[in-house]
Amino acid sequence: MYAQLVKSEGAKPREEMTAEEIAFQDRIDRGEKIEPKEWMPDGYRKTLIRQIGQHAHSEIVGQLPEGNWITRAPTLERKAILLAKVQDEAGHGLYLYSAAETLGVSRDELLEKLHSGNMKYSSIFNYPTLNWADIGAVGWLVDGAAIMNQVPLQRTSYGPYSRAMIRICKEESFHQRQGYDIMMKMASGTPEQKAMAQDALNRFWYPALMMFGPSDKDSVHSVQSMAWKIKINTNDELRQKFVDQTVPQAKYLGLSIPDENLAWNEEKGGWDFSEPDWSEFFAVIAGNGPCNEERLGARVKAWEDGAWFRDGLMAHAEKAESRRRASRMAAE
Ligand code: BYC
Repeated sequence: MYAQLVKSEGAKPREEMTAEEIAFQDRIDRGEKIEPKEWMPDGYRKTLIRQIGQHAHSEIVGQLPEGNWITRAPTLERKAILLAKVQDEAGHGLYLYSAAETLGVSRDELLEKLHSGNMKYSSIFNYPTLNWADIGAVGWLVDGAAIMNQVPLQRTSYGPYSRAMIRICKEESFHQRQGYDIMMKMASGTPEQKAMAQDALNRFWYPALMMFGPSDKDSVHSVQSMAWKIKINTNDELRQKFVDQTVPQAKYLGLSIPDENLAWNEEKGGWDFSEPDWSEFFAVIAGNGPCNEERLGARVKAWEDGAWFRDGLMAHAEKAESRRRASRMAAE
């Protein structure tokens, strides 16, 4: 059932591919984009539905931990900025659901799978945002990790996903900056504010590293997804780039990364760092993180609370259609 029980079998070897699959792989290798109505292997379609669907769910669920602080933002300006950011995340979810729909799955099906626990969303959103410094840490680290993952996805092989990512990445860089700006203010404030910023970094550091997925040796989908250029980099490559980018940012803030093993490695030109606790990661994605129940409960409640509105829309559409039918018949 869960990924840790199933090791990757790698990409399908060329000699086992059908003629159609070979032609498809050649298009991918030439860097061509695949468009919705074109032929694609079943596995390619399923992988995209899984990844884009999970990504869309993450954007929507991701509104919850930050939305939680809109009413308590410390100034009117911070409130307006946070409100705009959380609205952007809703927009990202909508582009991504639309991209997934081009693969032949409906939004209702994707939501049903999320609500019944049969589809995932990013592990990071199962951690609580306890105070205002956490909002800074989320913007800086969570959106920072998201950008690291999503910039290469602009070159992903599926056209609608790639185009959605281009627009999303423009907005994500604003999100990351707003988070870093909060951290700068907190880290240069009173000793208590600086301690809050350090505490937020301590709690979000390892969950942010987990966002890139399990280590490459435990990643079930990476090899095939990379052969299809759905993924452009491995999980570990992106995690390393994120650490290398973030360590100097923490230094600039005067904060310490909570990792005793953090050390510059001249040979690799990057930082050595401790792996996250992978047993915690697998527990969180299996539904047992600190906020899984609360997050999913909020989404299910929003869906149920909106039933009257969806029913109203359907009734309106049916009435309009029957009026059109009646006037067509009268005209004949
Ligand atoms: N959380 O074979 P692997 C955002 C699952 S939104 C939960 O390496 P893959 C933001 C994985 O699904 C951020 N599950 O998988 C929003 C698989 O299980 P299944 C979302 C995870 O797909 C609002 C299993 O572990 N970004 O940033 O090749 C406000 C084995 O993994 C996670 C995206 O979705 C995780 N962290 O690689 C602020 C980006 N990691 O499906 C910010 C697009 C792994 O077999 N997605 N799993 O049951 C991707 O790039 C890839 O799907 C991943 C995982 C790198 C995440």
